[in-house]
Amino acid sequence: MSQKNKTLGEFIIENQTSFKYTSGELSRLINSIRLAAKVVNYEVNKAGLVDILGAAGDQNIQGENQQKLDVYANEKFIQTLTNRNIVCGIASEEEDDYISINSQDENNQNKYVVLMDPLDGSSNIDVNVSVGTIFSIYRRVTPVGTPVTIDDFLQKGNQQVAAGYVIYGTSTMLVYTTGDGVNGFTLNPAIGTFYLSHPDMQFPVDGQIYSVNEGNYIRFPQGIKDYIKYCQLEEGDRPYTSRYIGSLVSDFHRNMIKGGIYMYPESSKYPNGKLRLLYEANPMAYIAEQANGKASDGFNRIMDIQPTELHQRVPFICGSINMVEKAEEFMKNA
Ligand code: AHM
Ligand code: MG
Repeated sequence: MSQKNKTLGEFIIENQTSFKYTSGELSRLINSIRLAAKVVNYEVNKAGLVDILGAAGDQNIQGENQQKLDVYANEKFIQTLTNRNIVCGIASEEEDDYISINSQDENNQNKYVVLMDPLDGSSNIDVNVSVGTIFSIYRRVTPVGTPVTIDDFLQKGNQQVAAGYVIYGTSTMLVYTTGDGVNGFTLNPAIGTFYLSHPDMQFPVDGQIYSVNEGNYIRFPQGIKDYIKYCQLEEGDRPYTSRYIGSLVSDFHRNMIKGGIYMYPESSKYPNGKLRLLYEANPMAYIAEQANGKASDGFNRIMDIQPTELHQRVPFICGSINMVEKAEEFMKNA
């Protein structure tokens, strides 16, 4: 069958045996994420129609409690993963603490934990700009059959077994890696099926787009200021183009296709950056590296950082390898 006609379901089955661990559990887990993504996509796409945008706690015309879409997405992903009895624990940007899931089996035999940002960039929903879901999957480190502990979640990014994102954009895509390259699937909304549309995605080695909230320029470290000035210099293929959606998944996705760099550095407002190591930086870093890109905190590889708390923030510089290395050079020399 031509690669292009392949559905995500077929792709998962075909690639099941290439996973490091072949119990089928990881395949079922990705399948569940696919399902939850479709449910959330349905709500995101009709957001303007059904007045679901009200603040959480408001009531709609039927007297039902309205939910904000980020709360809705959080619930749907947790429900889907919990009901299918596939994971032993979930941590979410929307939850204060991790959730331990009791298997319906006598012993909880599930081996995987999922960490996620159910609806990243949700401030963009009200203005009809693309948002995304980010997920990251690890094998638990504590013994199977016991409740999960914080240690199962505070693993370095280099221990991820899979990571991906869903982008609810002009079309809805699911992009993920299990450590064997990055593949992108586009949803055909008429029949609710994801098709392999972007096989083996790769960051161009170089790019000409830089994505950063320049409104914070004055608060950035000197190295980032210097790098931004470098991007704006008229020399060679520069000045680069500035593109910032303010929705990590969308900025990352565009940069992976066209070549570019995304930066959310530390600043006087966010001394450790704004993005979360476990829910945003690590999964995007894994996808970037699998697509021949790079992710750094300015000095170190993101995926080598030892997390110490669930909601830890980290400066994040990610994209085409030559651009990230150039930014690191400026950080080092500042
Ligand atoms: P969120 O998890 O609260 O949605 O914040 C993450 C988002 C990213 O998607 C985006 O790149 C960044 O925050 C934008 O922040 P800012 O508006 O400060 O530039
Ligand atoms: Mg987020």
